[in-house]
Amino acid sequence: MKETRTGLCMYCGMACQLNYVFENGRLARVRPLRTDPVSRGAPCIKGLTLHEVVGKGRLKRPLVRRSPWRPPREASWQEALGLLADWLRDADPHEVMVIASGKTSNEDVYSLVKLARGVIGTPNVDNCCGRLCHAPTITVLKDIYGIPASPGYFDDILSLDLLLLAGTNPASNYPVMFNRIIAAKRRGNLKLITVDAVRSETSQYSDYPLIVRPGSELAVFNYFARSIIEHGAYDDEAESLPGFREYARAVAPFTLELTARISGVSEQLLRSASLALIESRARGVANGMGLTQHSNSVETLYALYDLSLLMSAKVVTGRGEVNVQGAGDMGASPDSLPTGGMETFSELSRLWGLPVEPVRGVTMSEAFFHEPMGVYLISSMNPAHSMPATDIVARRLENSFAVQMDSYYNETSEHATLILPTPLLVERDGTVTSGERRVRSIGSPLAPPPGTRREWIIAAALARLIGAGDKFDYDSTWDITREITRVVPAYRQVDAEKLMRGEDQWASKSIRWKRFRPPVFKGLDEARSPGYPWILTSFRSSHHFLSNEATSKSETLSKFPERPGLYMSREDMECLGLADGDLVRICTRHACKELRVYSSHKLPRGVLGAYWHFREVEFNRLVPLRFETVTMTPQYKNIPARLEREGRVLRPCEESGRKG
Ligand SMILES: Nc1nc2c(c(=O)[nH]1)N[C@H]1C(S)=C(S)[C@@H](COP(=O)(O)OP(=O)(O)OC[C@H]3O[C@@H](n4cnc5c(=O)[nH]c(N)nc54)[C@H](O)[C@@H]3O)O[C@H]1N2
Ligand SMILES: Nc1nc2c(c(=O)[nH]1)N[C@H]1C(S)=C(S)[C@@H](COP(=O)(O)OP(=O)(O)OC[C@H]3O[C@@H](n4cnc5c(=O)[nH]c(N)nc54)[C@H](O)[C@@H]3O)O[C@H]1N2
Ligand code: SF4
Ligand SMILES: [Mo]
Repeated sequence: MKETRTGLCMYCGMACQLNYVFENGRLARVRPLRTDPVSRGAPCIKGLTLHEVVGKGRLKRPLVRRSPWRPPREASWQEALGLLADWLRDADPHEVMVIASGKTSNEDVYSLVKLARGVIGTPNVDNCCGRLCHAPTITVLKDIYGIPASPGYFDDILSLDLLLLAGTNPASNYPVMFNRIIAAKRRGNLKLITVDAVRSETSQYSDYPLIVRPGSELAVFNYFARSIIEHGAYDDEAESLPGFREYARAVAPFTLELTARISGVSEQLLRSASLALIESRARGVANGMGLTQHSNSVETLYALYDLSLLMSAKVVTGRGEVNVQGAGDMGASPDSLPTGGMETFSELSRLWGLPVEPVRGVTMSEAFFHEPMGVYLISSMNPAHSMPATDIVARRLENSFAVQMDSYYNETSEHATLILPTPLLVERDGTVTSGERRVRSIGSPLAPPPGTRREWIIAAALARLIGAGDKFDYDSTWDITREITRVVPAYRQVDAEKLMRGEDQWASKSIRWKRFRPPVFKGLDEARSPGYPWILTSFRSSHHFLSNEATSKSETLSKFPERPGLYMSREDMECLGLADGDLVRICTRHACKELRVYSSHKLPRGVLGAYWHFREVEFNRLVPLRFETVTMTPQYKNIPARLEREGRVLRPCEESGRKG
């Protein structure tokens, strides 16, 4: 007996629809869905190998750990939730941190936000992918365009003649977006400018592959803007926008010579890229982690999005996890509410029938590193792998009542007090909002494993135990969807009934204003120093997803050759007399670690890189506590590092010109 069900993929923010093929009741294959407007019938290999992943190594019973050094024991749901409710009742609300996830549905995130702000009474609510990846992008888009999302559509790419991709690698990370780039190139019109610190799968297709000194991107964008203004290659509208004069003044000092010196890119390449921009008519812009995960990222992003405004460019930035856009929209952020800014608190309070304080909470970065909490309630996130300084994260989890809601036993589970098994995204109904604010029904292609409970069910049970159960009186996930369309302004235009029938909807894409905010150049965010002469950065593989819990379970994906080690340029390897597989010791200002080193054509001289997915690499144990100060997004890129081998310090050859 064969049956096919349609449902979403659970990985990236493109949110493709797939065909799940069952044979005799068992998921046998995942196939493309030809009619899906997002994948256009060509999803990527991660989606197509989901059948190798979903059933394996799952948590099925709640686990309770009595002391940090003991293994956890199984518990009933009643015991687990009773214990948690007791802790929540006794805790100072401001010492509770709730972390929602972009790997769950809008309805699950919304319920956790309602539980946090309305029932527990804590403003400390955040979401994993939002904080650690695109919080700086959203801050800047809100300021410049008045919208906390990408105003463009992925299909806009098809009609561009120039696309500026800065610190993002869609060929690996958003494959179906990249398919649009290739389609537009095949038609012959699209030129690509990439601005990266390493060569990526995407930059190989670039017409102008700029490899910049990490953290120097602001200078490049300002130079482009200066050239465009000099040539008058912008729409008249730009001149009439607020801040134009100040912007023109701010970019004026970025001459070709100065920019080449700051960025390390040749004058010739900079000039030809800027000419391409000047000559193009339909321009687009997107950025990724190569820009956001720096301590100076907000200023750099002002430079990029001011440039987008000047060029009347379409903004087509992809958004990380499958539902990270939705998680932010649902108010899983310490400085906003589901109804909007803090000033909307009384409206939210009225709609919920629950007290809501107009208080800004702390981000999860602050909650782990600056203002430790008594209780952490963590949904589908693995902070002991994905946050910086993971040794400190582990200690925080051990010294608190740390509750993890997750599908797998991962590094965070090693330190959690309570582990609650949840279904994967593809085992849920309800909705997600993709990177272009397309709201889609998940379609529940698979049934949740017995013993698991999703976040909204957990939130409702806790609310009942704490005494606000009537406010969580939902019969189904779709009751919450309907509530969302009443409460969240950007979703008022969304029709929950149409979503239920599987029709896509759009959350608001309206640009509310356009204004320049001149960027301030404060120098590189981190520079090499004699003690730390290398730059270390992290990037992603197209075959692994985040901390690799799910993707490592696929036989097909595991066959690809990415290695859990440290990558270095061939030139540096040769010059230092290193061979593939040699052990080296890498130290940052936070920690040291022994790793095997491999040569890679991706890395320029003096830069080291690693896939941070792999558990063995423990990349984030090396990442020091350095954050962008407005958004508290960690600096995972551009980390000064020292390299040693057998007690000898190895220096990049470009610096010393001789063997270490
Ligand atoms: N060095 C370095 N660190 C980084 C980054 C970087 O570029 N470099 N990037 C940062 C970014 S952008 C992000 S978003 C964070 C992510 O960091 P996390 O949000 O911690 O992501 P995961 O590591 O996938 O951990 C989440 C857990 O979700 C669980 N899970 C539950 N349901 C699902 C599901 O339906 N699908 C999947 N795939 N997993 C599920 C899995 O058990 C997994 O262990 O990491 C950040 N950390
Ligand atoms: N296969 C796969 N797909 C994914 C994910 C995954 O883990 N695996 N994760 C999803 C998530 S949560 C996110 S947020 C997105 C992230 O997707 P991207 O935004 O593309 O993030 P990264 O791959 O971390 O970094 C992108 C590129 O930035 C460049 N880079 C590195 N350091 C620097 C720097 O200092 N300056 C500049 N200019 N460039 C630099 C490198 O070329 C790198 O390839 O991908 C999503 N899609
Ligand atoms: S990982 Fe992203 S691009 Fe690949 S199938 Fe899933 S949603 Fe589509
Ligand atoms: Mo992310």
